[in-house]
Amino acid sequence: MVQNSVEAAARAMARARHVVVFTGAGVSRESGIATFRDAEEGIWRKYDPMEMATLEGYLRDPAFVWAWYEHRFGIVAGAEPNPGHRAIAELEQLFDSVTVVTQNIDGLHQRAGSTDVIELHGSMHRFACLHREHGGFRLADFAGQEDRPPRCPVCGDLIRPDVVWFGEALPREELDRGQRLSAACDAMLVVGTSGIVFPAAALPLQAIHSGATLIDVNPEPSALSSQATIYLKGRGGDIVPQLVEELRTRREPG
Ligand code: BJW
Repeated sequence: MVQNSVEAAARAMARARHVVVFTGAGVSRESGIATFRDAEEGIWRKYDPMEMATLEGYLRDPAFVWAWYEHRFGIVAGAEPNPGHRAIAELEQLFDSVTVVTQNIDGLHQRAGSTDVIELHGSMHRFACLHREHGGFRLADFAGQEDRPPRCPVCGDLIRPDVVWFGEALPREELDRGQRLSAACDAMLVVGTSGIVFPAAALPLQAIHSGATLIDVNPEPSALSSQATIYLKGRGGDIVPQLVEELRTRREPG
């Protein structure tokens, strides 16, 4: 593990053609969105994941969990992509293919301009009924309803955010495509994840196993840092723009 050389990271990535960017909550931290496990401000310091992020917890107290999600929808609605998201989007100008595989549900990569984003844990901008028989709803679809949580307009069941809670399967197509691309990429840039939630965290391991260069950006060493080709200690919004700048000096567009 080589630490903290953006130049070395750019050198290691410079020959890549197919790049996967694997992100977690830390990439959105500088947009004002809390991570889950950070020591002081992590969401799971305040809330029990078994109450807030499982189907059983939702069924125990739907109104409480829904109110928590509404609070988070408000935070994300008022947030903007940060320089880390924007620099990740700029990578598309430099490599043949760039796919962002994110565990985040906030939609900030798309808002920053990334055009190929795989959402492994769903999206907070989409809603489904409890058993996902009916889906693709937007929050605005429930504007006329007083029920909290709202009810499915088709079957009357509880509405839930279309996100992946603990014990639930990840969306099949997204996971399959994420796995395929991770196994086939030349370089993977990991930004802002603790790398402990599976099966998502298996993707960087797959990339390493397949011989890809792995660059990990995180202010604190994560479960992945010691296995990375290069660990860049620092915030995504500081380091990723530097890395993209350094890559620009080494690569022709396209
Ligand atoms: C910065 C920064 C800055 C700070 N710049 N960086 C034991 C062993 C292995 C697995 C299991 C086990 N027991 C249970 C499991 C399975 C479980 C799991 O992995 N648990 C582990 C916690 C142990 N996994 C599941 O349950 C998954 N499903 C599953 O396994 O299904 C099996 C199945 C198959 C078939 C049928 C049925 C079932 C589902 C996992 C779902 C995770 N869901 C959540 C909530 C999403 C919805 C919501 O947000 O409301 O996803 S939990 C939460 O964790 C969220 C995240 O996407 C995910 C990952 O967290 P992430 O993004 O890494 O955030 P943090 O906070 O952990 O890390 C942030 C990092 O950023 C830190 O490192 C900071 O240092 C860094 N950082 N500032 C850059 N400025």
